[in-house]
Amino acid sequence: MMHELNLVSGNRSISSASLTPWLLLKQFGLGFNEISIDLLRDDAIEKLGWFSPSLKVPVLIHEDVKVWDALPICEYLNESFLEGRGWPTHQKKRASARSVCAELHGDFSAFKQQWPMQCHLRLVARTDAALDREIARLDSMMSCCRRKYGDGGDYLFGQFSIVDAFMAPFAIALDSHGAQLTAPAAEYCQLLLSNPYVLEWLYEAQMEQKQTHNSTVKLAKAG
Ligand SMILES: N[C@@H](CCC(=O)N[C@@H](CS)C(=O)NCC(=O)O)C(=O)O
Repeated sequence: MMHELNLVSGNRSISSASLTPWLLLKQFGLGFNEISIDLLRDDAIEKLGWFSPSLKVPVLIHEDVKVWDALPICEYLNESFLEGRGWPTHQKKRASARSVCAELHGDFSAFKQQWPMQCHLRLVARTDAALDREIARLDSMMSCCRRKYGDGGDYLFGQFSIVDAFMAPFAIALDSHGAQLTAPAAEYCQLLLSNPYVLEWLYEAQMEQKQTHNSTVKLAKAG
């Protein structure tokens, strides 16, 4: 039987959009069933078609409700299960947290294109002017939010909130590309990277890569 909450997600190593609601669910201890789709397989589109109106992951299925796209999924979880605890309590902080989230979600196209989250890779960092601007913007967002709104905890707005779930894939990508950040931004990224659930995600990404590697070797030997 299916659990009450079902998250349709993509590969651990590449699906940054899946990490966000997954991390929110984990951090707030919400039980869920996960339906993983291997986006790198030829039949991915067919499987996506079974679950996802947008043919993308993540998708949240809760009883007869289907929500797709990381941001509305987080909002739905916040409304339905967290009684608003997904966002900072203070209205001013909440407004800024939502603005940062919207920016992370809809913007940073150079970053997402040139430095996508690839959990298993250590990459030589190459940048161009557009990417440099976006890295600097991320750095200043992190430093500024920590300085202005970070009281009451070590996350971006103090206590863990939806915006940290959106920052996690950026922190992984910044780290794997060896970005040079200012001290407050680097400290915040390190906090995200040492979050137990982010570590769990990264571990599973590593296992996923080993499996892919082993299947490729087996196929090569069989061939
Ligand atoms: N804005 C969407 C982005 C979703 C998205 O791009 N998902 C990727 C994986 S991270 C996907 O499903 N790709 C499948 C494909 O393009 O075939 C969200 O935040 O949920």
